[in-house]
Amino acid sequence: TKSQLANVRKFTNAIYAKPDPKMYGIAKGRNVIVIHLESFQQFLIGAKVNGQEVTPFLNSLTNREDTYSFDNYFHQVGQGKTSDAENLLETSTFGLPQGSLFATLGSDNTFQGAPAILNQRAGYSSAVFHGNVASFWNRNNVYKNLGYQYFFDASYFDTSGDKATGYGLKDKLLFKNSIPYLEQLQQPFYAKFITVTNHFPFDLDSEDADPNFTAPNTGNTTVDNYFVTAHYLDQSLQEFFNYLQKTGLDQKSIVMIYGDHYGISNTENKSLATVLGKDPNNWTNFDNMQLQRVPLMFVIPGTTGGHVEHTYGGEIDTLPTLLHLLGISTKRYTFFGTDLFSPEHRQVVAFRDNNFITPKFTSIGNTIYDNATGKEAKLTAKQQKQLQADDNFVNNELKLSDSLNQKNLLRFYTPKGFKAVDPTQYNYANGLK
Ligand code: GP9
Ligand code: MN
Repeated sequence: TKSQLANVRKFTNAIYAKPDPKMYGIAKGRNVIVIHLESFQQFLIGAKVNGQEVTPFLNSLTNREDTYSFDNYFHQVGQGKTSDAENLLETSTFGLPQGSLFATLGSDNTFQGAPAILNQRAGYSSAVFHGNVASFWNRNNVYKNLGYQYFFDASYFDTSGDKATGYGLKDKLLFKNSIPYLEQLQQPFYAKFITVTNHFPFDLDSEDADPNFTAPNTGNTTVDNYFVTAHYLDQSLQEFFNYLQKTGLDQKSIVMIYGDHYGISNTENKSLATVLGKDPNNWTNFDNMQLQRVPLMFVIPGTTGGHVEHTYGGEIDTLPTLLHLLGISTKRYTFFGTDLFSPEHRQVVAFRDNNFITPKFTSIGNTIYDNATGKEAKLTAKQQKQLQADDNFVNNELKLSDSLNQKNLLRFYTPKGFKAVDPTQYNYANGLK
């Protein structure tokens, strides 16, 4: 009902964080290229195996003066995994406590998400490139409701023989074979590439393996192979960036790169410990939680203010951050995240199971860990009070986001300059091309 919507709006209005004027609009009018790094965790950045960098290209990006990256950015997905990450990034609302929002509500819900906002506010065209079948995670329906004009799924590519692995077209081929379509898009465009090769069980054909890269030897095949497919993903990105640079498209674009969620699950994290220089025998839930960091980078060629930000945030914060870089104001939208560059951004990161993390503390169930020691924290009365407030904040945002999505409340809300998306305008029928 409208009063439920009013409750939600009251919350999202109250958390709104106004942009840092130094960052606002620094990528105004540029094409947006979003690169979804499948199962890619932050610990890979800078990691070395047998003295070799696992992701030399991504590492080099983080050192560039035109890259703004985050090293305390967390995934916030639930059971909807990739689709939850997409929902968080496209709409700045959370996925559901159970199941996938895309799969269960995505066909019918009213969205006010990135493709529609960018189209209506700044004339962007929009497209998704993904080498799996369109119906996976119900994308064929959800993307229309989000306002995506084009969806280049597996049916647009040759995925025969050894060109695909379990979840579709191999990443190097996805980037390479998307170019003819990308070049037809009207600029400015908002284009998202969803990679798949670095997905469990992390299989890579020997022909795609870099003979100069050796996997670690942890005794856990899943963990060992993870580094190999991550290395391949890094190379595929480098090839795509080479293309962008060669054509000069990079100068007209902002590239946003993020990891969607963990690839190594908590049950296997102990096998990672040795590679990370940690003691597997002292592995705790605190350590599991720290591994939920994923990368977030904005590459804005031609700018020089790039650096690594240590601000704590999560996937929910991505859309307001991006829109502000593009010089598009966001106060009117119903976003549960806030601009990561804003000094007003609240550094409390909610996980889908109501655990949370702040710069100083990690809250898991009823235990509060001190981030500095990894041990249970001894809290002052003041800290206790603050953590209670943070806990309430987390419970509230999840509850209100669920109310918004489960009751489809956005159908009652018309922000200034927003026309409801008409999904029947789009025709990329169900992978049946
Ligand atoms: C499939 C891909 C994987 O199309 O996006 O989804 P996930 O299994 O990571 O949720
Ligand atoms: Mn995924």
